[in-house]
Amino acid sequence: MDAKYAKVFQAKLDAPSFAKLSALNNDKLHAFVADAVELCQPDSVLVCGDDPAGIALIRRLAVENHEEAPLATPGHTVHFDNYPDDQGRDKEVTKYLVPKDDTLGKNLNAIEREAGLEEVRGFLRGAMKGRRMYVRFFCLGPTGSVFSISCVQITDSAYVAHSEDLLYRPGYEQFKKLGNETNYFCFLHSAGRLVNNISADMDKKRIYIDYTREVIYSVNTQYAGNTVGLKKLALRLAIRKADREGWLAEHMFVMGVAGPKDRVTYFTGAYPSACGKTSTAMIPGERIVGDDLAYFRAIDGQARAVNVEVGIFGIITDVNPQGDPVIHKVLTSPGEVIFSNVLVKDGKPYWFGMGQELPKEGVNFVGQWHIGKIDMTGNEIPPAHKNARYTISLRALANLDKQLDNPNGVPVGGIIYGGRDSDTSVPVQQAFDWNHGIIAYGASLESETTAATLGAQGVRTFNLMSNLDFLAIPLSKYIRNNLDFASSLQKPPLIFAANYFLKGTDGKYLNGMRDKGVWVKWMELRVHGEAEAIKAPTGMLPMYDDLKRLFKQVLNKDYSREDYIRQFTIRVGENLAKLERIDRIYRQDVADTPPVVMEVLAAQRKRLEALRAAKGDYVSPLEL
Ligand code: OXD
Ligand code: MN
Repeated sequence: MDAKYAKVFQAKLDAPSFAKLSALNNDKLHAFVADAVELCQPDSVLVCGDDPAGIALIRRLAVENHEEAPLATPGHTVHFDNYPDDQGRDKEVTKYLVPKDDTLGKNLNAIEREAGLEEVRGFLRGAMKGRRMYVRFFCLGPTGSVFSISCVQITDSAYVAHSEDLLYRPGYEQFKKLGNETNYFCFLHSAGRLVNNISADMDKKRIYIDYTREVIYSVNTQYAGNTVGLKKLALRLAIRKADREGWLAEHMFVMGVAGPKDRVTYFTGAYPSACGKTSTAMIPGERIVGDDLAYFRAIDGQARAVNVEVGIFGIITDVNPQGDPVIHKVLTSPGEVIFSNVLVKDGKPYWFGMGQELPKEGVNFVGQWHIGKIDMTGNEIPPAHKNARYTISLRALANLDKQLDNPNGVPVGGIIYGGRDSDTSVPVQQAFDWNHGIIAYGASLESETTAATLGAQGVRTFNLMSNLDFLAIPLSKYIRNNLDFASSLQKPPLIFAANYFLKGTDGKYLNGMRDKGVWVKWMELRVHGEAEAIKAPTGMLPMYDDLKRLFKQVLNKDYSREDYIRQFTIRVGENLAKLERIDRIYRQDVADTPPVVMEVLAAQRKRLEALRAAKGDYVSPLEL
């Protein structure tokens, strides 16, 4: 180790931590940690390896520091974030540090690199005085695999470090094997000034991404979506790396769907946050590989995907024994669970939609809470947040697929794009081919906003591949990469669109929460050519008889022809209006849109107009 770094470390690290850092013979790493120490000025630095003792220590410190409080069930803790300003991903203050001679296009939030660095480093200066700094090593994707990306996380939050233990694979031993290589991601986080253990300086919250060095800074925030570097922050760096290296980094679940005769077919699915992604991956009877992030590579002509993570940072609202029995069991049994932004009474966590009445008083993110309590602006404070979360290891789940750690991932049979769409798309349909699916479903994805990000809810927004928030390359390049991916495949996965949120004219949902269990079975059959379909202008629709059989098989439910017609009627006007919105985006807001995007959209418009001319505005699937 260079003497100048050794000097910095000797002043702050005890002998075991120093030994762990020295064993990693990596100049870039030593420089990154030394810079963080000098900048943030912690009292001490704890370097953790992969050993259970170090991990247990972090867990204990999170409680001793009061970032987490133990609950009555053994292994359960609760953590709170600033209310109302730190309860979701903060897109406004998440920016790319862009050098003067580069541009990411006008769709991405950017700040000039030098000015941004000065600002965020200014907020980090001395931020860890009186605190301990934690240095942790993890791996994105399975270790020792073509998918693996090593990461180093520095944070002054034991809650962040603890969350990462549940969510990611240990990476210290893998880091050792890197030698002096520099191809890994670096994250530096400080919770900033705390009041009652909660980040207080919300006006100084910043999440800045220095893609030129693969370093991400996050300060004055605790919400895991802004602080756990390996989650949505790493996704941005991964999208750039994938672009350079010819693979894909996606905001997608990975799951195995059971088909006839013990067959398992793997699907991935991109849905904006809080639109059914986790609950699809958790459909009873199927197998989860991951619920949020997937890397794809073409291996021997086959599309293969891994779960980047090994845990779930999931939305707890509406998790109840009926809707999510497997997760509910984990959340109510002894074992490691971090709850965040729920209400606590007598050591028990409460959340909206848990299938039980919430107490009228307790402790939450404002401290002591009681019904009717108002905040400084006169608004009533809710007992729990709609974006309250749980953090668990996937290994606690009874339905975990055995392939989670397969270094070559799983073969992908189908890709699903889903959104929260109350009035336009049918519940499930299949694209005509790869380009149609990528363009008319993935790149045309719209969804109504939810509590997972700060800001107004229920606003219809464009969110291509549900990855827009994390894009770190120009949109047109990202679409091109998705289109091109199929050229290295012998048989590209089929592409589907799903919509669990379609409403009737009375404003009521047309489908039950569990109907998605039927849709995935239909898709599984389609992948193997074992179900017929009807050609609509927007894609291939299921046949009534197949769904009737599957509703009986999966849900033991009699599916009526009337329900089928209501759900699968093509809403021509609404579909045309959507095409117009998407067309405008690609014509006006995106530079260098690949011409095939406009061609596929135009062909879809033509098909819809022809249907309108022949059959009117609302066309039953039985008339197609
Ligand atoms: C998440 C998100 O937490 O996308 O996964 O917000
Ligand atoms: Mn997500």
